[in-house]
Amino acid sequence: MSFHLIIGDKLYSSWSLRAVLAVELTGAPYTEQIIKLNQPDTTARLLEHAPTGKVPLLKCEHGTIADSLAIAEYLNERFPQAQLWPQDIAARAQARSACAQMHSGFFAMRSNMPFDLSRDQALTPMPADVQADIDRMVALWAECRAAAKESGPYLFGKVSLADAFFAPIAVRLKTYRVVLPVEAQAYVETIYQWPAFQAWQREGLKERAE
Ligand SMILES: N[C@@H](CCC(=O)N[C@@H](CS)C(=O)NCC(=O)O)C(=O)O
Repeated sequence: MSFHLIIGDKLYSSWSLRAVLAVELTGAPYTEQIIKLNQPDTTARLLEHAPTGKVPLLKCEHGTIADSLAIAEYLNERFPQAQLWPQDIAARAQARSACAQMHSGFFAMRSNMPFDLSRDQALTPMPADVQADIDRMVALWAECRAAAKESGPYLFGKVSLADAFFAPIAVRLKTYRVVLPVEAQAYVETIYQWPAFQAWQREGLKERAE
């Protein structure tokens, strides 16, 4: 078994963060290769690996897998013992639904609050559609947490792929200094305490100095 991840800059690539956290959850060893985004040769370099021209990509014995959600589902199949999704079928359905909503929505937040690990500044003025996305996110997290409060601080109690998917949102909410209800703020802090996230953060902040 050999896993090789192709990702963007740790400072800026939110979709890559999801894939790295997903692989980290499996405990499997992997190598990684960073392709810097927004450079004159970025597209050409990405196209050398896959026709999507996007990161993350997971290279393994089953080929080159594009897209963070596909990578997550592939890893879930490969590592059933790692229990990457919640074990309860209702919670698992809810977790998959939340990740799919993240994957295909929250466009106002994503486009107006670009991911930048090193940012520490509020968005002013806050556009109404971005605030609506934030409110919806807080409500979605509360729905997920409702069934999980007793079993751990992550979205579904025990850490899961859902946390890999929402870690970049925790970063946006923190780095744009969004004032949150207590429970949502506690979840943001849980992500910031997650050792796999902390490793990404350390390396991302180093890129800034390079
Ligand atoms: N839905 C895709 C989104 C991938 C994506 O948009 N990645 C961005 C970086 S975070 C990218 O590769 N951009 C390259 C470019 O625009 O040149 C996924 O989940 O993997």
